[in-house]
Amino acid sequence: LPLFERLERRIVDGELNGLEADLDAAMTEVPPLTIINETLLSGMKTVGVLFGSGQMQLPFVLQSAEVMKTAVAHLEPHMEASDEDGKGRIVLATVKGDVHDIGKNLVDIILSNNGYEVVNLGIKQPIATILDAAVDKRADVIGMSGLLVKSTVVMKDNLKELNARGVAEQFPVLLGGAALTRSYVENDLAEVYDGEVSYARDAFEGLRLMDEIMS
Ligand code: B1M
Repeated sequence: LPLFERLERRIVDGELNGLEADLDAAMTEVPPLTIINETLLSGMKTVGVLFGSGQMQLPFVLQSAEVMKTAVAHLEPHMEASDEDGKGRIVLATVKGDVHDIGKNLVDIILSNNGYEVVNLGIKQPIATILDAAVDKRADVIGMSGLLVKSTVVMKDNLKELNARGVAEQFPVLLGGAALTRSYVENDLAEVYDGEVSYARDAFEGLRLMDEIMS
């Protein structure tokens, strides 16, 4: 297979052998972010389709996720970082009950490389922990990620909890993850939350929204 097709295939097949050499070769042709956006994410999309239709079993999805993570870790040091610094601070977490973190970690990378300080709390984080960290680190924004349909409900509960704690006006919330839709966030969730809540389709929209919130 040609290089870029082979790279995409590595994600789908969960094949680590020779991954880094292929990534190095790809980086001589296009920037690391292009490799992620146009090749690796396309492979993850295929994994999602195969898994969703029962053609791929969970252990293989896990292997694909490992290859994706290894690839991103290999590419990250080569990514362009802006000289800007101190643009703001975000506490970022995958919500309670949800282990998906590849997208959240991409958001971390993109924001960190573009002048934001990211406090990445990891996966399965209850709102109490997220809020404690936001207060403790004096975050400007709370970011929550979730890929399961049930995470969209968790997010709604989390927003209600922030209301109840009286901190909604203090913390704009940025939400993302495959199970969310723009209309769910901008209509249903915006109605629930006493503060500002925004939906990011991808990491770059996340960056744009952070710039907007902090301006
Ligand atoms: Co899971 N899984 N999974 N899984 N998995 C999904 C989400 C699913 C849609 C697959 C499917 O059925 N087609 C399905 C959910 C269905 C539903 O809820 N109705 C599903 C399921 C069912 C499950 C389990 C329940 C399976 C099981 O155990 N039987 C289980 C859940 C465990 C749990 O969470 N409690 C499970 C487990 C796993 C693995 C561990 C094997 C692995 C995750 C590994 C990891 O993350 N460390 C995994 C994977 C890899 C997937 C799919 C295939 C790919 C997800 C991914 O990494 N995509 C996924 C299929 C899909 O999403 N269609 C699926 C790439 C990533 C870059 O995209 O995270 O969407 P994404 O991030 C994007 C944007 O959404 C956005 O930016 C990123 C791109 O720039 N974004 C943000 C994300 N967060 C943001 C936050 C922001 C801003 C933007 O601001 C705060």
